[in-house]
Amino acid sequence: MSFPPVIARLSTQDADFDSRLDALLSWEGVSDQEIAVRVADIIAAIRERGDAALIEYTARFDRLTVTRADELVIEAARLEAAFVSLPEAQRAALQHAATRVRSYHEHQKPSSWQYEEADGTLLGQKVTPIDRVGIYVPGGKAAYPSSVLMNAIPAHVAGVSEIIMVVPTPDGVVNELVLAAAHLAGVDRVFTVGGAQAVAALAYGTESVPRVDKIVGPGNIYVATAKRAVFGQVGIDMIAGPSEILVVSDGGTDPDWLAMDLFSQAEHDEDAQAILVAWDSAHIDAVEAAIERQLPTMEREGIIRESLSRRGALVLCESREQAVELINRIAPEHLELSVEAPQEMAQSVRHAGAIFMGRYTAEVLGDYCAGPNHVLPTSGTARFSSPLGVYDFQKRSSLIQCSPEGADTLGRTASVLARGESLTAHARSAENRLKRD
Ligand code: HSO
Ligand code: ZN
Repeated sequence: MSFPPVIARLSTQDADFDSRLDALLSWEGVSDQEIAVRVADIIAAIRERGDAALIEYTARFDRLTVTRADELVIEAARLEAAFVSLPEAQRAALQHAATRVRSYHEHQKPSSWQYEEADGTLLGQKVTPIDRVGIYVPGGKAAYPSSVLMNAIPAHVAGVSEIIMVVPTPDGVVNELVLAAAHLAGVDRVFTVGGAQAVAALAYGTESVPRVDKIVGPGNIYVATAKRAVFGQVGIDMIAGPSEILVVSDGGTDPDWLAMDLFSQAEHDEDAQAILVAWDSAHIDAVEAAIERQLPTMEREGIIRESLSRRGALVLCESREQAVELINRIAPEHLELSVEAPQEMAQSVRHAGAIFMGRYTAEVLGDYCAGPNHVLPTSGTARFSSPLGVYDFQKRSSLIQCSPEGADTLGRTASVLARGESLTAHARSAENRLKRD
């Protein structure tokens, strides 16, 4: 009796390699017309009826019934209490993670700058934080305290004055670790609401939920659809796809370790993607055997099996160089370079959300506590976008201050260009400031 393999094996020498790889990589961010209509109704109701609608939806979708909106608020003191009452090991681990994530993001802080042109004109750029940010935290099985840290700490480091968090609490059950993480990360206030109604409340404000300037954080299809719909009214972060890992191995890492690294992202959900690339086929055999041996021991065996069979692959390539080509083509969210001289290889990597270098650098350390952000571009978007960072919570203003000399030299140029565009007021505004002789 033969079982279907847990994970596909591909070789770059197969005639159909390109099309098979493309099929594995393709991921359509679901856009469902029916959901878009329902979300639009929810947003309209929140805009029209504010807290009353928020209370109704929360009762209907989360089975959390309150009579007054202020029962949906968790204040800072309660967040601190959650932190203080955690078991010691959890408190220390959260604290360690928060410290590392904060110091990494401190390094990201950009500075304002200014310089002087020869004509005495001062030019520059001033960086200012966004005033108020809303962080969406999913409830249920994907309620990750680590994601609270990763979303809120860069906002706090950026100097955002008020960080509002929303988290659904189905049946009124709150996650103490999530509240504790919110305390550590500098969240000011939490509302126990979720779904499209929470996104709408943050975007437009209600009597009790303050209107924010930007909404970040992951969520289900309703949350993603709502974020798309309110974009423009507020800023949003990326719309994240399922988690992905690409492991490149030169054959020198324990196959059991590599199999578990693949499992670590596969266990997130059935659509997650775990791919291994290597140029030694005996090594790929060993990783495949390690997968098969360890899979039945996993608590999330079902999810991992589904993810590996739907979207996973063990890819045999011809060389280190060809592995680099594959990396840049895949543009993975997480890249693990489990090779000798990883720094050298990393120099040729152009597209990856985060690069984990060397046999000891398990990707999961980045998920929790190494320091860099775990909110990363997925589905090939690392070709044009970056990890969530301090820069996502700031904006820039241009600065210009002309000297009389600068007004003269620039004014002559501006006047000619303005007349070329037939904009006379523009031309005369510049000409008013020309030197008269
Ligand atoms: N790997 C996920 C983040 C995460 N992992 C949270 C565990 N908890 C997306 O980068
Ligand atoms: Zn993870």
